[in-house]
Amino acid sequence: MDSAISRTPPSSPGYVPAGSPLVKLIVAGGFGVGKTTLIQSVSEVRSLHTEEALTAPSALVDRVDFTPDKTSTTVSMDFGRLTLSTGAADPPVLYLFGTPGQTRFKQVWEDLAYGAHGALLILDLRRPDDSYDALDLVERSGVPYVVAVNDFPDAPYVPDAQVRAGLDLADHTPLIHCNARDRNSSIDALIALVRHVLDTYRQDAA
Ligand SMILES: Nc1nc2c(ncn2[C@@H]2O[C@H](COP(=O)(O)OP(=O)(O)O)[C@@H](O)[C@H]2O)c(=O)[nH]1
Ligand SMILES: [Mg+2]
Repeated sequence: MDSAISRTPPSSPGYVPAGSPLVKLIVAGGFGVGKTTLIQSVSEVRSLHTEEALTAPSALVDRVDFTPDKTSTTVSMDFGRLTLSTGAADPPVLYLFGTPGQTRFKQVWEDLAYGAHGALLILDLRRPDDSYDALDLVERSGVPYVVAVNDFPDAPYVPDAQVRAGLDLADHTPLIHCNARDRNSSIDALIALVRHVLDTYRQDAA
């Protein structure tokens, strides 16, 4: 199935064929890295977001220096759905759950991660430290994951090898780049994750 995965949408995205494999994926990362943006840009159903306005007290902990347009924060989760095109009658359907990056929502994270097949960890290279807690949660959950650098235009250039070393990534963990605002780029990131999930399950089964 994986070699044929493409981002071409199936003909009737509103309908999920009965035999379609359902894939649960977590979109994780620090505050303001682009989780909500990515899910919004790919979802074929109206994505669901539980956002709350940022308040003066929350400004002390949720820093918006790098995302001045941001006026809200995800307090519980984002949800979106994407059907991949594989040429099969029953294409896989991705159920995407965005999780709050702030450590104070750790319990929500653990509940959402239950039963997940994989996770996309989004990183903003202007402040990579903000995603460390999320990376820790992803690693501890044991799900296969891909790190996606969301390429903000004013982010510094950091060679991939240096990012991998900074995060202490295992050799088998893919590191990719994406633009969360761009639908095709975001879908490509999710396809990379699905391929990695499939590879991991195949290796575990061998
Ligand atoms: N330029 C640029 N801005 C982005 C990108 N992704 C997200 N943003 C902006 O960054 C801010 C934070 O994104 P958001 O998706 O709310 O972050 P979240 O906290 O991880 O859900 C928003 O104002 C987005 O419009 C991107 O790829 N490029
Ligand atoms: Mg959000």
